[in-house]
Amino acid sequence: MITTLIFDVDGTLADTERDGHRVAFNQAFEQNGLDWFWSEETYGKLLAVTGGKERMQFYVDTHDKTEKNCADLKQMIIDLHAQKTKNYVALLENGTIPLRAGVERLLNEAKDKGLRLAIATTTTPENVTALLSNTLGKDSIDWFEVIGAGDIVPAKKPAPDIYSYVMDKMGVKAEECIAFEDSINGYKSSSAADLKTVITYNGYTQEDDFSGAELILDTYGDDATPSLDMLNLYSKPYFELADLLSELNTQ
Ligand code: XBP
Ligand code: MG
Repeated sequence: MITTLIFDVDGTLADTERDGHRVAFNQAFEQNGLDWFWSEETYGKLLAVTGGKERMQFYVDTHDKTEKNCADLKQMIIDLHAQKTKNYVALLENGTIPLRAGVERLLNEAKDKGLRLAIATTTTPENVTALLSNTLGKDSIDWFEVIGAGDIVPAKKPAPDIYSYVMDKMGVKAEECIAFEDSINGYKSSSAADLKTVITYNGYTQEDDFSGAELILDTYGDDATPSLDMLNLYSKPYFELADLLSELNTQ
């Protein structure tokens, strides 16, 4: 019996990477007098590394020989990341990043059905609350029983730890849950935690290998933005939880 839905944030609830995180990183680099610039293409490659601090460390290791010798690189990355988080939250407060099509409808359907909701993400906790409050309103933070985020687990996705952390906190077993993800690192994490996973891919993740996922969609879809994959697979314009639940709960 499915009782719990666990959502990833970046790329799943909203397309935050290209026009949100990437922009906020570039602003932080400029604010700190660094000549680093992450183009859309470069950022696509850097997304292989999850976590903003880890991503910057990887960039230094692979691209910037001068900063590699910086006396306190670890502290520099922590400071850059704090600035980046401020920049990112400001972008959300300006309403720059909307939710993906169908997300609000899906969350409401889940609440109406009495399902338990949670979040399992790599990003910083304040980024999650800022996204929720600026798109769905402040109260929406309380829709989620557990928000597992950022450094709360040392091993970020693709490790299963953040999903295991959330399930432990909620006292639920993997077979009671569905994960919602958008990327290969997210899918590796949820499947390593034995979770059934629904994928909504995006521009950065459409070539990722999601074989074995419960459902792989371009978008959950809504009236204004139908899901082409739902139309192809089920001749329906959008994904509804009811269909998946009746399939999974009768297995
Ligand atoms: C999201 C990430 C995060 C964000 C940046 O992955 O990889 O690192 O890009 O967030 P997922 P921070 O959607 O799989 O959780 O800078 O706050 O780390
Ligand atoms: Mg994601």
